[in-house]
Amino acid sequence: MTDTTTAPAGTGGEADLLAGFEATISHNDRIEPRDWMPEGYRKTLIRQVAQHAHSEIIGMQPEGNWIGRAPSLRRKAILLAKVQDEAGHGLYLYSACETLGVSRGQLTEMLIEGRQKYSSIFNYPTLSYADVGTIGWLVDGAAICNQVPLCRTSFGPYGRAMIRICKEESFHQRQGFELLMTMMRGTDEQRAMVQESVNRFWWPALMMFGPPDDESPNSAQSMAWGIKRNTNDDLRQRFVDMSVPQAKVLGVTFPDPELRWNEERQAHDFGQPDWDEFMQVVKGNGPCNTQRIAHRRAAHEDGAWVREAATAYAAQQTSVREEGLA
Ligand code: BYC
Repeated sequence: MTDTTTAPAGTGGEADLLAGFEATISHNDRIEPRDWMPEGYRKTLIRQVAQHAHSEIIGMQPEGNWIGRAPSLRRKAILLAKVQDEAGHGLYLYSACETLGVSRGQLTEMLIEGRQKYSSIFNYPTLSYADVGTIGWLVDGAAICNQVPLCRTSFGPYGRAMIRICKEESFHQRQGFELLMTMMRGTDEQRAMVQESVNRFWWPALMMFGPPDDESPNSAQSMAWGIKRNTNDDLRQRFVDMSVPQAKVLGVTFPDPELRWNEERQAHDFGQPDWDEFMQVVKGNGPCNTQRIAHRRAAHEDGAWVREAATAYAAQQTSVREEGLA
């Protein structure tokens, strides 16, 4: 790992390193793992990228809940593939995070001990199969709004992981929309299931973008470092403007009496989510927080023998190679 705190001998010192770092940021070039970086930049990235990776892995649970109860073989195959994609996204992001000098094992420990967060959205339950469609449409839709600008984030490994993830997320969003469209063309009962699901997920989807800008402690510094490219409120607005016409095509409404087009702003006005509820969910008191972490902890403990076997095999291979060389 690059030493981020002391200047190598023979250079102009930390001030020069900082100037080099700031020049890279101001030219919109990438910072790479071997480059010098301020400690705060490294810590902020570990926090955000780890939180993002954890979200992908914990995010497998609400949809995974329906794999065994999918209504057809086709829907089951689609859902299995989507949940597997999320595992893959988690792995790209853990790998990107490891380039900052922290191991995947440490990150997993921090998640299951509650020292790192994951997205609030995954602490809500999935109560009907329509939720699989709504998660694809609204949750992956919100994720795309948030993540497309992150393809241009200033840290190379994170930006490159995001490019691949965004391609798959777009596909996920379309599969969700297609599932909901199929249900909307079905019976009255199916249409009611879709509307009920959208009613439950709309506000939590808006919370995914984080607190309002004037209550977001990290945004200003993360924007100055080029980690974030847009503020939380900008991205939330973009998501609302994108979703309203899609809802019309589907034939569903959003549960917000304040939602209307503002001609002057050329954007939608909309109400605020319940930010007290958001804070409760983020602090661990949402409907499914305990269950999600307990499940993740159990999976980690169940997998201990696999990690031990892989470590023992790697050590054995190394000693076989060394004996061969001797
Ligand atoms: N949930 O200063 P702020 C997916 C925390 S998964 C929980 O604005 P920041 C998918 C925040 O961490 C996609 N916590 O923070 C997977 C901070 O606390 P700490 C997940 C939240 O970092 C499976 C505090 O509140 N996407 O797509 O500048 C199936 C103050 O916030 C949340 C990402 O992870 C939240 N919603 O901005 C389907 C995107 N919001 O850490 C789909 C990457 C805020 O200081 N992350 N907090 O203790 C980001 O873009 C930014 O981290 C955020 C927050 C916009 C989320």
